[in-house]
Amino acid sequence: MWVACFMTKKPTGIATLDAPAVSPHVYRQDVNQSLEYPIMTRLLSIAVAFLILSGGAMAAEPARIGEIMIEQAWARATPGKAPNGAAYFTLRAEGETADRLVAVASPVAQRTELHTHLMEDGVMKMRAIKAVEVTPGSPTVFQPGGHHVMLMGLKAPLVEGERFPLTLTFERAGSIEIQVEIEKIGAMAPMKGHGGHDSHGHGSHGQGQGS
Ligand SMILES: [Cu+2]
Repeated sequence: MWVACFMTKKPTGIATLDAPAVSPHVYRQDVNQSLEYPIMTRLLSIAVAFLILSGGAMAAEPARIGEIMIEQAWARATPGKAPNGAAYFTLRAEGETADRLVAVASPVAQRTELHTHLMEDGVMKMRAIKAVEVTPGSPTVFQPGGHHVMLMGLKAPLVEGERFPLTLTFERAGSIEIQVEIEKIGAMAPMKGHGGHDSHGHGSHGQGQGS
């Protein structure tokens, strides 16, 4: 979308630059060479910068460490002074052997923990866990109401549209730093990169508590 907008804007920009003030023919060449051309180049480089920025922000690309794929890393934006946030992703063991996610770390929080939700006495509660299994053949999905990475003591609110680094350490595969895409407050699934999954009505499971 960004691309389309920009591309359609650019020619009009040039056209308007082109149109005025070239009445003295003497200056025409000068205008063409020393003014118009640099501006065009600048527009182009701005276009490229936008492409890079928007391309980067469109979706968290899948990452791989050894035989482990990490997909759809996302988090919810946090309101104002919310102390904690949570991050989610999907892990796949693509080889023959299972692995375990044993540690998580991020510079955006004072403490980063692996958590899950458990039903205790009819109440859904969060618990810290030491590791999460990743088994070949069945993806391990971190999601609201289930496994999540708890970001405790956020140093700044998580802002929709931004991203932050998260380091995952697997027992066998080792460590990798991934980028987590921040979705809107209360989102139940990652929105970008796979066709707007935000709008299929999972919004009322009563788990809207930031994890
Ligand atoms: Cu938690």
